[in-house]
Amino acid sequence: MKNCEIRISNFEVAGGAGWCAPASSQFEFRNSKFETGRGFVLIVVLVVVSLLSLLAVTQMLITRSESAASVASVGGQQARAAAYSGIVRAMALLKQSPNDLAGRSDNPQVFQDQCVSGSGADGWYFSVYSPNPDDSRQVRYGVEDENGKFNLNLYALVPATPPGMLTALLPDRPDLVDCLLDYLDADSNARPQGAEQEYYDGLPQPYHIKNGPLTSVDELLLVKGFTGQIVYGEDANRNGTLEPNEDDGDASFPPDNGDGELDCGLVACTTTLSYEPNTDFAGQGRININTPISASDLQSLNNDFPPETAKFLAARRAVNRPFKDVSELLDLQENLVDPSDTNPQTKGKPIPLASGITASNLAKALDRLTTGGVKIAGQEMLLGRVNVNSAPAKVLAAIFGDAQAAQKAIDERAGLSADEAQTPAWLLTHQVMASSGAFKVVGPYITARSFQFRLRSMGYNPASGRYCVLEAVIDTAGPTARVVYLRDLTGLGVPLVPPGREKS
Ligand SMILES: [Ca+2]
Ligand SMILES: [Ca+2]
Ligand SMILES: [Ca+2]
Ligand SMILES: [Ca+2]
Repeated sequence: MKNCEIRISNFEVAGGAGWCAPASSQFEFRNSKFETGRGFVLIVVLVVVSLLSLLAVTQMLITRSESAASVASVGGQQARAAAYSGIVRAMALLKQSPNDLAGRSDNPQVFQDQCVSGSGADGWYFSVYSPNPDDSRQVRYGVEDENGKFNLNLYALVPATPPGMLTALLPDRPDLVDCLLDYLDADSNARPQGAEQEYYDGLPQPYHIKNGPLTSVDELLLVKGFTGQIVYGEDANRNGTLEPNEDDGDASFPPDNGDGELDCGLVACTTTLSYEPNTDFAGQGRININTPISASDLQSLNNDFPPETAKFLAARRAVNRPFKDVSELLDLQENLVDPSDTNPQTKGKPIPLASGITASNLAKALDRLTTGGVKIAGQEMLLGRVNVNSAPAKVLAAIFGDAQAAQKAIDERAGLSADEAQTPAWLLTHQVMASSGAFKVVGPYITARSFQFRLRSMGYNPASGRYCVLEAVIDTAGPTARVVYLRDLTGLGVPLVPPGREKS
């Protein structure tokens, strides 16, 4: 613009050096008729100073929030590390004392408020806990036996598994039973109330169904009809204890039946992670009764069992009718050709042969013999058997098909000797199973050992209130214990009241 002049003269700023011009600086903008004086300069300086102040304050706030985030992050990581310490403690204990049921399931001395660093309110601690089946109001400090639960993957891996076991765990919900069986089985033929891929293709967000084993029980939420209430029950915050909102009916979330007891849903009685090495109690390989027996195994067989057992097994192998489970040998007698028979009167003819396995040596048979397993990581394993020494009544009732027998089992197992507890044979010798026939029905689905354990571990610091909750499943079947499931439950709130703090 012509004839326009702006003249700024005698521009002075105290201190002069640095970001501003020196005191003697003179700026001249010519070609303008507009001329400003000292007032305008002051406004400009104030604006600049204000802007710079704002920048400084913003920078300070950013620095402070970064500092706070850093402290929070460090605290969060420390809480997580403390929670991990609980998992590692459990792994060590489970490997050291694999048969110490009381020591692993209810052991506050090892699992409650254990200090991992520091001391007093400033220290970092962990508590390892599980739902208490005898008291909904408080947890127990220890791990939960995953082998005491019913393995849903049996329906994917052993299609002959009776659906009645699942029906017992989902009473009055044949729709859920059908949908889950369809989700697990390999075929695409929908059951009457079930759903195969076609249904899931029609969802707003379609997804592929497994048609095979589930990775975790949480995956049930992907199956048609299954809700959080069915999978996790009334325990909305997953802490294993009953909160007021979990016992007030529909007054507040979650919906519950207000009966003063905590229903923990299917996660309390089902699993996808249970298996065991196919070895005897001493860790030795078992004798497979369906395959030819080596000379050393034959000697071992004859040491442990009467002579007719080896003869019976050889005769049975000759007719090529493999056993599905060792329990089939119990009180078994069949007309078979004895291949070792040299009597001209009977040679080559079927004669009554007995297995030699009775209630008195059933425990030995269950421990030493096998019908084979599946290979996992190079080791032969048995899948999904329920540990009758630790299973809750609901699971035993589903397996036995008999709630009274389940309760009798729970009453009897409290008084078992260590030797009796090594195999499920006590179900017969303690008359939980009324007959050999009844024992044989459940035989393929039971065990007396556990190798996978679920736990929740809370790492915390009383002074800051910072905490972290991890849920894990530990697998001890291999040479070293390992974590096969890990989930962060911190977002569900404080599960336990740490010493000196109120639960929020
Ligand atoms: Ca299917
Ligand atoms: Ca709860
Ligand atoms: Ca409620
Ligand atoms: Ca309830």
